[in-house]
Amino acid sequence: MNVLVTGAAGFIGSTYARMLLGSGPTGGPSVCRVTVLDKLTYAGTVDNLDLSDPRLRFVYGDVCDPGLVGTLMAEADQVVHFAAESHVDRSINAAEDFVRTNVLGTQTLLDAALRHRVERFVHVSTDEVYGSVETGSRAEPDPLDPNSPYAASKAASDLIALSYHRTHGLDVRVTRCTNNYGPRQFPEKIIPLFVTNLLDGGDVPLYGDGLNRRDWLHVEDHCLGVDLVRVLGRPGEIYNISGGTELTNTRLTELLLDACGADWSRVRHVPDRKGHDLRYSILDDKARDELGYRPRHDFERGLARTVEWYRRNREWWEPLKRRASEAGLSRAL
Ligand code: NAD
Ligand code: TDX
Repeated sequence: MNVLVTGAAGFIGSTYARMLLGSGPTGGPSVCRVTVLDKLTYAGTVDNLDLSDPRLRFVYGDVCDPGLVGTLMAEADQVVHFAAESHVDRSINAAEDFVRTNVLGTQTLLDAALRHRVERFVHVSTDEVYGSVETGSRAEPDPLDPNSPYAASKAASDLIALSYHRTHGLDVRVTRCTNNYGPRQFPEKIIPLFVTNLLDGGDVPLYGDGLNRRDWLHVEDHCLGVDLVRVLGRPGEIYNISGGTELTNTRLTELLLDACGADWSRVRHVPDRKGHDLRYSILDDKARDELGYRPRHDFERGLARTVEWYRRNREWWEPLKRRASEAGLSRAL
């Protein structure tokens, strides 16, 4: 079987590709071949992939390119679609790439999947599509209410993916997960940004009052959930995937300071993100009951191991951070 994995030079997709070619995220039979399609934006690097593995084919290209996508789709049995512009702050600064890649790119893939009769298409969405959840938690049938341009572009692609099932009968499955953490996350998201700044002796920018809350999910648990959906899920269905550890940003910052041997003098209180969602929270009973999904990583141990990974792999993140900073890509890097 050939699985086309888009965006697998990035954080989550590369973890997924590695797991697919390893013992298999679900412990089931591993797939025969993985084709990666990735544009290598600032967030993607081939260093995340084992290019020496003959079962892995890397194709440099854009999910918005219908010619290339059609060629790859003709050879694919199944698709797992991770490719996206993924950082909320960037979408606030400039939304065009988000609409292009996340919306048009997803539609381009779906069209080709339909034309070439691909047997299964897993679309990786996010809990941000439900919007800020002040109290309680959202389940799959709840309405979408995205706030940032990133979240809105993901909500659009999520709905377009489902429309290809409802209209054309394409076997589309959608996952909506919480905030991922783990090795190889680009140092713009809060955990790797704070860890690498602290390891470099710098300070960390905490937005607003620090009381915004997120649920944390180890990237390998997310990939396990995605693969359970690919293998055992049902066509046309949506599955929430959560990690089960909800923290304020202040509490998370405390844990990161501790792990890096630093104190609160290193925290810089900076103006809040525009339209900053207070809280995300989802129920993942459906994935648990139907697919047997259970996160395997304990948060504190997973976080300690993640910090250790950044400590030991400076050669991975230093060039990325340098390039991003030279290109003026983030206010915080
Ligand atoms: P990432 O930014 O680390 O990686 C994205 C990858 O997509 C990169 O390798 C990039 O080069 C590639 N890409 C971007 N535009 C492309 C294009 N036009 N054509 C081909 N490739 C392109 O992102 P991530 O954190 O690994 O997220 C993966 C997916 O998971 C995204 O769809 C994201 O919305 C979703 N998600 C992420 C999180 C999280 O916490 N990181 C949470 C929920 C959902
Ligand atoms: O420098 C920072 N300071 C800070 O206080 C950064 C980068 C973030 N924050 C806050 C904002 C959020 O409340 O930390 C929280 C987490 O921020 P991000 O790491 O940017 O993640 P978030 O905005 O929650 O979105 C993430 O989870 C859902 C991913 O980036 C998305 O791709 C995913 O869909």
